[in-house]
Amino acid sequence: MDIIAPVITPFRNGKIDLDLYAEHIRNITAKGVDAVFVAGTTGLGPALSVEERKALLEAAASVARRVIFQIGSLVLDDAVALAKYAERFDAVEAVASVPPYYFPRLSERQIAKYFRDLCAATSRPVYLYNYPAAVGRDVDAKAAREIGCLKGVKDTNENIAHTLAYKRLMPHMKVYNGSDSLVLASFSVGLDGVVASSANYVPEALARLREAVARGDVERARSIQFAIDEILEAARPLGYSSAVYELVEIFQGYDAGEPRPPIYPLDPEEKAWLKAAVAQAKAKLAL
Ligand code: ELE
Repeated sequence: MDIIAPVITPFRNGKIDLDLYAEHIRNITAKGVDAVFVAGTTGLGPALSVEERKALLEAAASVARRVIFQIGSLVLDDAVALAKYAERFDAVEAVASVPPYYFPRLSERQIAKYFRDLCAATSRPVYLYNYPAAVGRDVDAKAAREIGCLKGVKDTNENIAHTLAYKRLMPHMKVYNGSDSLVLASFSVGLDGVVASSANYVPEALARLREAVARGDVERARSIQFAIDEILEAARPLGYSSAVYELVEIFQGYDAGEPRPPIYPLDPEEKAWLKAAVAQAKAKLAL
């Protein structure tokens, strides 16, 4: 069961700090992260240019052994170009894509065609990144099976049964859940792993949670999950996409750069509040 980190994209003065990005990946992979998810939601993928996403991939592939590259775009040509670019790197085990978003009037046939076009463009496995809350549409297990060429799915969904259905209908598919609150559940029901934003700031806790599940210590696993839940509860009202950068600093002890507006960084009062709000969880995790 894999721990996959959807890696933050660190900005400094409006530009991506690629050295910091690589250093951050080096740190979290040393602490139990098995693979990295590049340009996902936590990585602000939809807010990055094609060139920026290529640069991130290059940096990630230089330090991580296993990379999944999120290529989703509202411009098919861009997604195809990213899929083709990914073929240069041995570390890329799959490309993943959100379904075309924003436009609610696309048909199921059109969504399926988008994924089939991606499959045709690359020899690498293509994964679905299903995130109905963000995308506005749900490509569920039945729809994914209909597409026919998908080799994996990351389902960001708080309904574990929804995620399990992919495994039921397509047993050979890699199936990951993307909700930080379902790490314990995902490991317990034997999914292929999790894509958890918390892997950016508490990778060692996720590794311990996985160990606890493996040895049947449900109580220990649950206490780690609950500490993560406390962190999420504190961070979400501040704007979680921004708070993640601060959580890296609080838990890992280094400056992780800033997000890109309109995903504005937290202001100093919010940072101080967050630090105090997660102090108990930090103590519980003994980090
Ligand atoms: C999750 C997001 C969303 C992780 C990615 C991920 O960032 O690409 O539960 O909606 O806050 O999809 O972190 O998480 P929620 O895979």
